[in-house]
Amino acid sequence: MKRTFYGWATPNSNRVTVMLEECGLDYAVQGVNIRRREQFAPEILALNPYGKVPILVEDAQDGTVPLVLFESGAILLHLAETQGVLLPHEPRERAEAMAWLMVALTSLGPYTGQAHHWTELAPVKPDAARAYSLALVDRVYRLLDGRLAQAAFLGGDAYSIADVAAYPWVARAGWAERRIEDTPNLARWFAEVGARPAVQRGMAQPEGAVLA
Ligand SMILES: N[C@@H](CCC(=O)N[C@@H](CS)C(=O)NCC(=O)O)C(=O)O
Repeated sequence: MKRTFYGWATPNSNRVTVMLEECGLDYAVQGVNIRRREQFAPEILALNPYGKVPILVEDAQDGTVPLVLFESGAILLHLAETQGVLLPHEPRERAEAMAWLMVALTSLGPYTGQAHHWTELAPVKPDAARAYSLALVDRVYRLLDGRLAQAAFLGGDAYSIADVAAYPWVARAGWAERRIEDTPNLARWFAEVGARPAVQRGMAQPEGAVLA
């Protein structure tokens, strides 16, 4: 199986590189510099019509049609299911891990991304937009901190794809003008997850890429 990851030094991209490293899989890296708008190149749009990264292509090289996947959550679930890792099998534990995976996919990531826009990227930064976006991030950080006061990991007792989905976004807490140490349970979790060698390798991909 030949796997090719397409992405850049972005949190959604790093979800996938961390997961590939956690699974111990070999993969080729194709850098797509979103600041240079390379995500809109015809060959990338042919893989993901949404014009976004990450993308993972799995080519069995046996004549079957390659699997082309976009959406970081779909890629994490696919790898967890096909590799049999980082997602509990027992239905109740699995449902709980899924709920926290959804929080990372639908709240933590999008809200932090929006906050980054209103605190840094937007040419004008209306106070109301800035305050609103920061309040949404604050609410989700308080949620995560409370959860991690009760459980070792976001999904429960075991490290799972809920943690993989959340970690690269918490690593960009500064985009929402947050200090991780202000939420002590989240800080404990962040240090523990960040000490995993697979996480460190995944977060360093694509090698040399900078989100300038
Ligand atoms: N829901 C998508 C979001 C993907 C996404 O927004 N990717 C960003 C980088 S983290 C991107 O490609 N931005 C460039 C653009 O939107 O044109 C996912 O989780 O994969």
